[in-house]
Amino acid sequence: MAHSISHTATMTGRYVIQIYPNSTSVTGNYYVRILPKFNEPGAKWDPTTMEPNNSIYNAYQIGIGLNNSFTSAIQWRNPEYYTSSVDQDWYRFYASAGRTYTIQLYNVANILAGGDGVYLTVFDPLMDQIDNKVANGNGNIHSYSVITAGQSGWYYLRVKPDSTTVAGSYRLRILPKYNEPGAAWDSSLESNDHWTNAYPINLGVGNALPTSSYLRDPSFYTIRADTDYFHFPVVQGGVYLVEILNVADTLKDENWGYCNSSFNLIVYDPNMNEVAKDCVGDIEATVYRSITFTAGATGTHYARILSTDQSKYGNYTIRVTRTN
Ligand SMILES: [Ca+2]
Ligand SMILES: [Ca+2]
Ligand SMILES: [Ca+2]
Repeated sequence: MAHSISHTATMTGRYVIQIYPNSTSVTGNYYVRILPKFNEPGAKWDPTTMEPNNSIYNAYQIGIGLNNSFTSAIQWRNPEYYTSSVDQDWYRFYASAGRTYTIQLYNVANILAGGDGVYLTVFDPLMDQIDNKVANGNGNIHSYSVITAGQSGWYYLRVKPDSTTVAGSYRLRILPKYNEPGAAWDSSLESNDHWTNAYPINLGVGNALPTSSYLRDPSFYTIRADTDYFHFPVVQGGVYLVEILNVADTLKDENWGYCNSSFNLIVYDPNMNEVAKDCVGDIEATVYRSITFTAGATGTHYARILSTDQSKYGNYTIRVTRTN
């Protein structure tokens, strides 16, 4: 696309568009089109590419939840055409006041690399920008944003690479908070890469949960190793034991005296303040990491596993028990 203008008609009647080049000596073909706003009669998109979606007024509607995730792409700029910038994609989703949404831009093709990465920018129903994130994800997630809707209405997303010459595919999904309608996880308990998407674990030895930290796909533009969050209820005064056991050798990490360079188990309180962290242990032991804590207040607590080594992955089991 070379140029675009958005205009709201203040009166009914005939409008005139004039097109002329900024040169007296050029000739050539061009296309022109006039598109209605997304919610006005005649609004339409290509069902495969979701184009044209290059402005907030042409934002393509997407659904909430794991099952509504979809693939799209930053288009190639055809060198036969006079273009002015890289493709950008706008989407909109309907948010309910008070609910929390985790927006993930993931499986981003490596060929979209350039500059800082691929930006994920969020706008509220007044079309004011409320968040802008790039290359902040874990696992196969490239960029993500977490928002709590201040009001019910359409929220908008823009996907835009930080390079004017790249093109390639990506996926997008909007996940409800773990305890809100539509929350779901796949058979690998993903996506659980943020506390807002923590997977529920029940207390007790019998509820030990086998899972894994997955190997990132090298065809995707990724930033960090996978991380996993779990949530569980506690009562004030209860003593709880969180354990990570049966850890695959590919996930184990020698501790060199810095927690930032190894496999971490972290427990957080309901306000996401860190309660305790364990990053040291016998590499041969069945229980590789463990934390005991006394709950200061009744409410949801979170356990997180995190490998800060970018190459680690593999199976492990988590279990949480009350010991008093
Ligand atoms: Ca596109
Ligand atoms: Ca587009
Ligand atoms: Ca994860």
